[in-house]
Amino acid sequence: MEEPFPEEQDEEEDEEWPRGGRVIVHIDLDCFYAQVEMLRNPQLRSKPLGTQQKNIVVTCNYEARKFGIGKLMSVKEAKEKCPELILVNGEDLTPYREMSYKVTELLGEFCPLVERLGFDENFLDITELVEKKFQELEPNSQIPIFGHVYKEEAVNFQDPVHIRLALGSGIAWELRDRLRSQLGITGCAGIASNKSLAKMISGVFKPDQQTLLLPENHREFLSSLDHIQKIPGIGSKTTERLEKLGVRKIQDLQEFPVFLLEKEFGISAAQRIHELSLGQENSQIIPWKPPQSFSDEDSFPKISTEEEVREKIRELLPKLLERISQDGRKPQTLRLGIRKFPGKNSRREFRQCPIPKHLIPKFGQENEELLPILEEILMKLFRKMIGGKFQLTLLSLGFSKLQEFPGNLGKGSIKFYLKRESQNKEMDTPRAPKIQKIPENSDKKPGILDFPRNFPAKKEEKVPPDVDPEVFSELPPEIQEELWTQWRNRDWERRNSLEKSSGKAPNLGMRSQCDLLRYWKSQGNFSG
Ligand code: DCP
Ligand code: MG
Ligand code: MG
Repeated sequence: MEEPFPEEQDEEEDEEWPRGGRVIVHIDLDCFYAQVEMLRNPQLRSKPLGTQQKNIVVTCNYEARKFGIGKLMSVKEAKEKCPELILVNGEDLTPYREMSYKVTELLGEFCPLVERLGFDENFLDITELVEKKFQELEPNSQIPIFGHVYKEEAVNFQDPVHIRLALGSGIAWELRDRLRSQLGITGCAGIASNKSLAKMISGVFKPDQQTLLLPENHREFLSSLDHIQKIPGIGSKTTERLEKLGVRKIQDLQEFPVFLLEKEFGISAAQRIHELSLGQENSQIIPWKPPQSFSDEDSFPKISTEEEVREKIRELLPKLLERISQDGRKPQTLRLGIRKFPGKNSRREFRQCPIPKHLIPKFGQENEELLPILEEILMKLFRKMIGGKFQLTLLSLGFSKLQEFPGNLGKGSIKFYLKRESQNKEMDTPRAPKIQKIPENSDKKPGILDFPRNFPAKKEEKVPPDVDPEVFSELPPEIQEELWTQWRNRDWERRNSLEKSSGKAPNLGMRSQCDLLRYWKSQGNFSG
């Protein structure tokens, strides 16, 4: 489809650009795990193929989908639908993780504003790229539109917003083209004026296609999606509460009186939910950074026996190990946090210790074997913290000091992920963990801080403030240095406040990390 470039622009409207609207591309790779397996073994390409984890077909290629096989179907049911289905074990995530980071890295060459979502999705804010192309347009130039336009809506080439989205469709096409030519991988793209809409529209035509959504169709498109949980940002809990109010369809939500939503959710949440139902959302791209730590926590009315503590550890630990496996790096420090009852609101205590070096290589490889050993270390930490009787209302676990590598592959680099296996250093001989006391942090917010938030330290002091000098002197030099670094890292506070203000903290907050993971697992939700 080609249209002439307008000779006369609406100057006023143009100056207001981006007037809250941006050009966002969402890319979701096609049948991701199965596609990686087909790249590893091209003979599988023409055959129905599924990737299996335990007794579930987590995904399958589009050949298999022709037989009615769907994602997360049981192996039994899938085999009934297609007896010749080939199943590849997909439990080792290494090849998927590697391709995933290659994709993000390649997209990052186009534009610095790339945000990862799970393994197979990326958002790009291409507003600036589009703007550059827009400024370079010659009068009367033809602007091609790439891929589908939702509802085949006519692009109005008098409208600068339309023109920019159309230019965005060209960039999305180019991105997909590069993914195909350089990595051999295909995916779908959605182009719209915010993340939420771009994500929802990208799956309208599948596989290996792209769809552009124009502002005039926002409301209609959302109504067509039917169930409210299809809106990224509306998670299962909100859905449950909305359903109790009789709201199931997106259209119900669009038409539901806001004052009633406010009664249920409070003013600001209600406003946000209502806006989401209309496609009004303006969350920023959060350029991807590897997390500094992995942590999770559980709060409860009260527990007072060691067995209950052990039980909580057993609940939290496997999920955390799973997240660490997906990340691919290996932690070197383990931390236990508790909140005693009665206690001040958010008063927590922490203890951490280095993970014995012989255990480190097992992360991501032998999680089953690690579980009971880590459990014992955590119980030991717990006993160090609690002398006699106790009552707890919260327990948290954290893994930090994710293995760094030499050379220029710093933690902030995707190359760090891509090259990490070959750069892995030999591990030292086993050593008993040393326990280190972490100062209490009375104003710690759940899920945010991993380390103390005051940074008074100067290296001339012998021990970072609030660290037990005896314990400190026992620590190996690299851990001591790490502690100093943490104290000196004033940058942390700035980052933390930035991420909090953006409403999303994929790299720091425990709760956010969990939400993000849950989202990725369920493909239903991102907090924006
Ligand atoms: N995945 C998983 N467990 C889930 C959901 C997904 O292991 N509960 C994995 C397998 C998928 C990958 O994540 O290949 C990406 O998930 P998608 O939902 O994007 O599914 P696919 O990429 O496989 O298929 P599609 O072409 O529909 O995007
Ligand atoms: Mg996908
Ligand atoms: Mg996906």
